[in-house]
Amino acid sequence: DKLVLATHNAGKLREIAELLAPYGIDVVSAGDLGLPEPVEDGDSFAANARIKALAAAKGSGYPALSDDSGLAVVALNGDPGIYSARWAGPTKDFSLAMTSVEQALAAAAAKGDSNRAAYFICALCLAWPDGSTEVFEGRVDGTIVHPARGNQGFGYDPIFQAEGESITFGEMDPARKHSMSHRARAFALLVEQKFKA
Ligand code: ITT
Repeated sequence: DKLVLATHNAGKLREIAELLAPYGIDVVSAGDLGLPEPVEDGDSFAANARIKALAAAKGSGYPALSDDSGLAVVALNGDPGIYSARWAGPTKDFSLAMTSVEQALAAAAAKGDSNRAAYFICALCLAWPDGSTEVFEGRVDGTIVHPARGNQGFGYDPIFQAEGESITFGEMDPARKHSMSHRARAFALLVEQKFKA
């Protein structure tokens, strides 16, 4: 059977395809099917993941897998959080988004909070055309570094260093990122519950 990957983000598509590769599942992206992007107006990663997976499953008639994810910075009360994509603006400029994070952290430090802790969250949602859904969440903790380092991965990877690591996600090869990332951890839960029944 076919699985629709309900994302229009090239970086996520690549990582999800890599994570799914060992399972021999026939995947197609929502973009390739010409499915429109639904309005993401949920108030959590899980809610937005449900919106995207349901839209793709109902629009295609196939099961769909979505990914809603983002970077939460502790000193910024969890921002950019579910607005992580929006911080990059309409041109999806993540150097702008990373600069905004650093400026906000500098402002927090000037007020006495120099905590640079942050975490990535990933909510994966599997949805079926009948409207049923299941969500799997993963998280990885780390710190925000400055300046940004590396050009692997996507999004905020160059400013995120996972706990216990000396290189950023932007400097990691994909296999190493998959050994610890929020997306890989959410995926491990999905596999455990759906593929090994
Ligand atoms: P879709 O909704 O089409 O899937 P999107 O980019 O709009 O794509 P989100 O609303 O979930 O997706 O935004 C999540 C943002 O968080 C994403 O654009 C990245 O910049 C960032 N992000 C998520 N996972 C990341 C990762 O592994 N590394 C770096 N940045 C990540």
